[in-house]
Amino acid sequence: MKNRLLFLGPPGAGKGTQASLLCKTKGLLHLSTGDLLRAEVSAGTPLGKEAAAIMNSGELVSDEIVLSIVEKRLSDRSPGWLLDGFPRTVFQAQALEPLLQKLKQPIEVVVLIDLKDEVLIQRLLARGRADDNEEVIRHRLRVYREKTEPLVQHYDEKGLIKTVMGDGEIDDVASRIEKVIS
Ligand code: B4P
Repeated sequence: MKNRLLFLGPPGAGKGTQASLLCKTKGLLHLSTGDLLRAEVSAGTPLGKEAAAIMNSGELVSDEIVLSIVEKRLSDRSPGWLLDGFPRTVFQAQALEPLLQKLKQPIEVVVLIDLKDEVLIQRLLARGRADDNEEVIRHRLRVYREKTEPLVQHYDEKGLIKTVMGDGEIDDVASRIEKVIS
């Protein structure tokens, strides 16, 4: 099985849900920039204060903040990792490359979890997090198409993309993912 993975997909596709399950069963380091940013917000750190308003508006937090969070956590001691929700811009992807080269740990597979907008919106409305109201969700989808979706081509050119549909039961999606990473 591949053990250096990246999960890509629109907000609400289930990246976090699937990443948590897989990391638990496979013992991978789960690096979720969304979770790490929310932890900074809860702890009331200066970084969290700066990030909170941006996240609640549906925009992306600055590349600089996100990279500082990730850099601290990637190390050559980990037997494997799963990047969940990072990189989210081509700039972040380009900044990640030299870090991974230094660690001699290239990405082995990029799993694109895809789902129709209507289903994404319904799921996020049901989740009800601070950044989950309809106006903000629609804005996040536009930001995804504009800033994150170009990463699909970026990683496809490297032959790394495997697409999995994110509809259906959580376990069904997990089985689809298992197939493409084994
Ligand atoms: P994230 O925390 O990454 O979250 P997300 O994209 O909204 O959701 P995800 O796809 O993980 O969906 P989930 O499993 O929770 O981002 C939040 C914000 O953080 C961003 O908008 C941005 O501001 C900031 N941010 C994060 N990373 C950044 C970066 N690299 N650069 C800049 N800014 C960054 O699933 C959604 C819901 O669906 C859940 O309620 C779940 O229970 C449900 N669900 C999942 N699978 C299901 C299934 N199969 N059936 C039914 N429901 C399901």
